[in-house]
Amino acid sequence: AKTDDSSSGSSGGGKKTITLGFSQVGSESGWRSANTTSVKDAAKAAGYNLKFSDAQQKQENQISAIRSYIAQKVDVIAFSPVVVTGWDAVLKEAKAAKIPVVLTDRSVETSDDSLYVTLVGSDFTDEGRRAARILEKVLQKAGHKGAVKIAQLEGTTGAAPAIERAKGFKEVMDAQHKDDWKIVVSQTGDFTRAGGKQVMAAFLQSNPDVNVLFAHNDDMALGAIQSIEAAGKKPGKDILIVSIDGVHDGFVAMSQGKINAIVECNPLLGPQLMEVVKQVHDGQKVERWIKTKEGDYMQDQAAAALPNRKY
Ligand code: GZL
Repeated sequence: AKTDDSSSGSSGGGKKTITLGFSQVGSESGWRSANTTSVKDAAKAAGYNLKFSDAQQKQENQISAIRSYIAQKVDVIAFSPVVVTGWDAVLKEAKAAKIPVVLTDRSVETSDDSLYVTLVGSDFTDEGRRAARILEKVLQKAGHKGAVKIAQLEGTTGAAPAIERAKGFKEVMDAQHKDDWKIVVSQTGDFTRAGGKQVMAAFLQSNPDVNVLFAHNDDMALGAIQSIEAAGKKPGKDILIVSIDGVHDGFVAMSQGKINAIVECNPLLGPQLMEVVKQVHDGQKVERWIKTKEGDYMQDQAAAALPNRKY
């Protein structure tokens, strides 16, 4: 794991500078890079001493980073857990050290609610529902006739966004499209472009009649587009594509007609996180889940939205 300690000078006014230990998932996607920038910029703006580590998508690296923050006696620990399970032990150590923990972006499953104070992040189940609902609009707009055969590129196995996006999508599919939609193939691409490209190539071999791709993030959709084109098919036409995140390159692909719709998942959580860190440090009560605001975009909105995109 790479760590850097970007101390941000004095906090002014003689108050003790808050030291925040942050363990980031990795740098697997455009979303993650934007999220990292947001956290670092917001910590600097807040005058906090930020200790930051990149776990390269490995849970053991996150656990050792959190342990090092406990040893350094930071004021608050924040992290985006790469997967939902396996955190109780290290979170109990943070609790024993009386260091409050704030989750950002992804959630954890835990037996003891007192092990973290709050989650600052999106509602991934709702993102899954939104993806299914916007797929209805995409199919209508494309004048699609006949069976809807869906390939699903799942996020990192065991990660909250992967579990919950699949669940939300399936909820709408089961309720509204039991007899005309079918997920014919589904596999993880680990949220990366390389993963999306590789798995989509395999999908096209095993299920050449797929006519829709639901990708849990833009990076996997962008990788998949390369494989779809290599197979001589038109992404956005022969295979309709709905993805989640709304990163810059996703919007570019949408403006080129290669992605049909994007459900936004906002990575710019930095300012909200720093606000919560202050409240938690001051012992104030905070909501258990601080949800991020985000929208949905159809292809014909992409060009106009592009210049104003912040990530
Ligand atoms: C979602 C975040 C996911 C993004 C992916 O909040 O955890 O992880 O959707 C990223 O792009 O890799």
